[in-house]
Amino acid sequence: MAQAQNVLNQTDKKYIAEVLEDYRLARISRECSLLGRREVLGGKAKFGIFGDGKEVAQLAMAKQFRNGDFRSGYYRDQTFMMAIGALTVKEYFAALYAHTDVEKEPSSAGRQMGGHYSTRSLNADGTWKNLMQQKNSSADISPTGGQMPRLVGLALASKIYRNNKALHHMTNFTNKGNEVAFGTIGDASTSEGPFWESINAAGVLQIPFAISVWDDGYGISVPKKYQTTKSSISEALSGMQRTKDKPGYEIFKTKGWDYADLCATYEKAIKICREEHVPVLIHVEEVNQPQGHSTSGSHERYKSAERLKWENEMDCIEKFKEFILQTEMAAPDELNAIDEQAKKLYVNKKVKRGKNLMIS
Ligand SMILES: Cc1ncc(C[n+]2csc(CCOP(=O)(O)OP(=O)(O)O)c2C)c(N)n1
Ligand SMILES: [Mg+2]
Repeated sequence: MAQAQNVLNQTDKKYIAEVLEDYRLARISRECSLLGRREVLGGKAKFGIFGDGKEVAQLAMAKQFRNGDFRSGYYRDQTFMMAIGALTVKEYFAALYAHTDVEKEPSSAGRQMGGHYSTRSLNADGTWKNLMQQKNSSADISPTGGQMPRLVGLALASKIYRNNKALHHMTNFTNKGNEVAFGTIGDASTSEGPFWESINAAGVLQIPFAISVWDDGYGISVPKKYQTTKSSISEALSGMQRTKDKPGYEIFKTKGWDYADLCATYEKAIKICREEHVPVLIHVEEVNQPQGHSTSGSHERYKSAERLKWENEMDCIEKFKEFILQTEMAAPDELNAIDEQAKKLYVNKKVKRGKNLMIS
């Protein structure tokens, strides 16, 4: 290990630092989910729905998200929001407790359930912020699938900006239409009408629309064989794949626990989407949900012992840890120390959580 460190150049060192920062954030986000469930079951908050199991995929997605881009997603996206610097641990818990002070709970000042994220586009006096100097998220809504039509609108805006030179002076909103609209949706919600209508519209319009499906195989307790044709949304949509002669989608498949493949897939997908204005579908399979759907249920009641064992073995953060160890980017002690630190962070308010997660 020491020898390996000696031959590393600056680029390698930068890459390793970035990977370890991702790992640290994944752990912090997981600890938030674990504590969040305990807080609800202990009676300190009314309801909780968390992003455990989706951490690694969201870190990969966040790497491609630039200032001026927009998200339109759903309640599993806490890690992504933390990674783009739009959510702190403190804000996350303020939302869980439905804090009504907008300074403390900027997503909705406690008006929405926890897990419903957004960023602010307006200043207190009602004037527009410069959206090109921040990473943006439209406000989540609870009806699953409701994020989809909005995603079409956000992506279409980029195309209009790119094609209409008379709008290029609006530099608070666009850099000549280079912005991508990033969507997220669960596998079961792809069964809904708004999903299909939006997918079709984006294919027809050829807009920078990047939809990620977090596929954990369940919609609450219903397994995907009862929800999705061929139990695979990317197979069901394969006719949308563009060909040499006909525009359509670029469709990607990757796995929720495979950090390296996730990063490579998002890099490739978003480049096409941003540069060519081609819609992309990123089907993230083998995602899991370690704590079950929400605080209103227990997944032990509907998942088989075999499935629960698999979920445990294929936990995305454990697999991420394995990857870091196998590639010798860090020693076990270093990673264990990060794990321990993540557990302490939310109880010790004085500890700094990195530049994006500062608590005080
Ligand atoms: C239109 C609508 N129907 C039903 C619900 C209730 N509901 C909330 S989450 C959910 C399951 C969603 O599963 P999936 O899309 O796979 O996302 P996951 O929670 O598994 O990430 C359902 C049915 C809802 N919120 N909105
Ligand atoms: Mg699901």
